Amino acid sequence: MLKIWGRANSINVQKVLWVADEIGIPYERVDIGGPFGGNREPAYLKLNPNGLVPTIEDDGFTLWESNSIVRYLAASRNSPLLPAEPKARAEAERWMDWQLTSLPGMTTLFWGLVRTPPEKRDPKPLEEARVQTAERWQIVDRHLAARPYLAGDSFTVGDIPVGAMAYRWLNLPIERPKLANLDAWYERLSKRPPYQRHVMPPMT
Ligand SMILES: N[C@@H](CCC(=O)N[C@@H](CS)C(=O)NCC(=O)O)C(=O)O
Repeated sequence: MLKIWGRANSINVQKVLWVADEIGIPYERVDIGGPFGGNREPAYLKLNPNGLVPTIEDDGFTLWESNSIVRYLAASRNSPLLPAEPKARAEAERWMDWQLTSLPGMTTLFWGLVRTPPEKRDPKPLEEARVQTAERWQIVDRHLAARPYLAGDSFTVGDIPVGAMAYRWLNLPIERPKLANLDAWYERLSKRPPYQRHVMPPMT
């Protein structure tokens, strides 16, 4: 059975749980990282030298990096979530790479507003991150004006990393520009039970 190491409130673990549930892959999850610890233990570092979550083991194959895991799970199960046609696949994968590189402010906002007590928050970097991140979400919003999902007409792996971030962006206690296409896409994602189960629980 697929084994997933990682605490369920990690966004990177959530992506993996979400895609596994979309495809219908049974899995066993082990709590590790954050308050559970264990991720700096030698046994875990042998699986993932970064000491981060998630990591998976599938039929003797070990893999880390959440977006690579999402791609691998879809590819190994021949799931249409990873389109076979190269251009369609690139459309989906491009958004996975974009999520990793273009939303650095989301980490500042999440840690500042969810994992830092109000009296210890530094408002300046939070405001800078909010302004920059709002601009980045406008890129997604404009793209979604012409298509229901990031890679086109259907839901793909391209929606997973950005979709996991969108939940946080749209539910953090911050001022946001009204982005109708982003909201409509989020509504579509919110109807998917795996998104509800793994991404939409309260942020902790
Ligand atoms: N690029 C990596 C980042 C992994 C990462 O930063 N994981 C965080 C949780 S979201 C982590 O392991 N933090 C240490 C901990 O949970 O103790 C990926 O996408 O898998």
